[in-house]
Amino acid sequence: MNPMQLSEATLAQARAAVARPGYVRETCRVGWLHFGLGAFHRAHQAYYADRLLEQDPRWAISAVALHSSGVRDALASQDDLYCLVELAETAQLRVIGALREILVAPREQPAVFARLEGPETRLVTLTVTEKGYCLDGDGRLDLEHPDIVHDLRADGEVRSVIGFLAEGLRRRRARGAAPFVVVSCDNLPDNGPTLRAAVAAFAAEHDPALARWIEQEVSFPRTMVDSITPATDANLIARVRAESGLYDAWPVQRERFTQWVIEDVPAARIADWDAVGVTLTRDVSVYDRAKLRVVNGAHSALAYVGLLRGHATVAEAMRDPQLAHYVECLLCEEVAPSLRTSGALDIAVYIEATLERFRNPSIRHQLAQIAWDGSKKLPVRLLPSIVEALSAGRPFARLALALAAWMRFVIGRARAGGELTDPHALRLLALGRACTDVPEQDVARFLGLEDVIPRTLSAVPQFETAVTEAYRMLGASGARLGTERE
Ligand code: CS2
Repeated sequence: MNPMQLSEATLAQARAAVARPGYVRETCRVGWLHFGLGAFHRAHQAYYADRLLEQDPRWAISAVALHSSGVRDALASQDDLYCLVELAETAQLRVIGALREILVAPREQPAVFARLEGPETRLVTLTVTEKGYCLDGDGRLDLEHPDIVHDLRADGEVRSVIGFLAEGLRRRRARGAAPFVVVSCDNLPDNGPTLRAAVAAFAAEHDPALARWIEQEVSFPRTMVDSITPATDANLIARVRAESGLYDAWPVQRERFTQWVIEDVPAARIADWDAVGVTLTRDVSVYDRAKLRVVNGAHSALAYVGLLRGHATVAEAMRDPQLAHYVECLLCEEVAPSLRTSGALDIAVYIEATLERFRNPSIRHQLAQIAWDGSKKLPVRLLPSIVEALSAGRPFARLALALAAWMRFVIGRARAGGELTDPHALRLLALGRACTDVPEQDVARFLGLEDVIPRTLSAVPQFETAVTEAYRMLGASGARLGTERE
């Protein structure tokens, strides 16, 4: 029993420095449905909703947890209030009131569909991670994915977010209601069009007319989302208790920096985004390519190389001079040439700002967290930079090293008998166990993963040689980097 748990009733007792909802929650209406109730959603989109609600009561969120009831259970006795800690030298605590309802998809399908169907729902957003899209190696809907196979059987129960969207849109269309806008907030290139194609492909299996309607009438603007959000841990819970005076069962934390760029299409102009710091722009690709390749690409490189070098967090890895030098050269020499500087974004400035964010000592961002789901992340974070470097005849040895470090990481997990958080975990662990430290053979095994590394890339001898060389170096040197001495 926590007598001073955060809730509507105790909110007034939070310490004065804690920011709280600047609106009356009871008068807010749910106009926004969100799939994927992870920390990122609660730290990012819900924060923007919280600010929108200060001027417009239509933007309260109904959030759908696709699998677990953990967050719903934790927030149930808090009236769905929770604390967001913005990490900086002096942290800012903010109680977020934007969640007005939490649904757990496996148990509450009718309620989810009622929200999807209801015309008051104008915006549907997603943070379901790369794997939640059920895509194949070419970025198209994987019709053999078990969840898609299941949902296409159409026995009434839906598992995948793709199935929810297709069925929700079908019902909307059947009622003659206007569609909602769908905004993917995951780190995928061209996330909007990719999602639209996946939902339309799903619909086409049963109803080609619905698929055409989705293609033509439903808006899926591209977006770029950015804010470093370390997982919640016991320290955060203790900190919130100490600094707010209230117990919060599941607070979230992120760096103070936050960015949301949405493609400026007419359907996206449904809220006063500008007033809350969201950028609307015609050309999101400038931002999303830079974000994926610089922030996420460097994160993944730091994660795999950093873990091999015995580091635990991003800031710790950045205090390792060789590793910091490696990642800076990776970005400036191998990634930046594939990106264009525009009026909106100066790549050199962007890289420097990113490295500064990584160095932030107030943030304990676990490398192990970033290392999750490598088979889904690397193809969008590192491989495009390699493909472009190859075709332009530019160097890519450091990018190859990051990829080789992922292979070493997988093998390490396999040999330790450990677990791997990855949709292909079983296959990867078996592959890792089969490796014998003969670089050519081990790398060839990984390059055979066609849904991770496309054949068009793995068949390029120069690529295979570079990865094999990097792999050899990592193994022989205990993850010493190129310029280091014995
Ligand atoms: C990270 C991202 O975990 C990861 O893979 O690279 O979550 C990253 O922190 C966010 O995309 C930053 O916006």
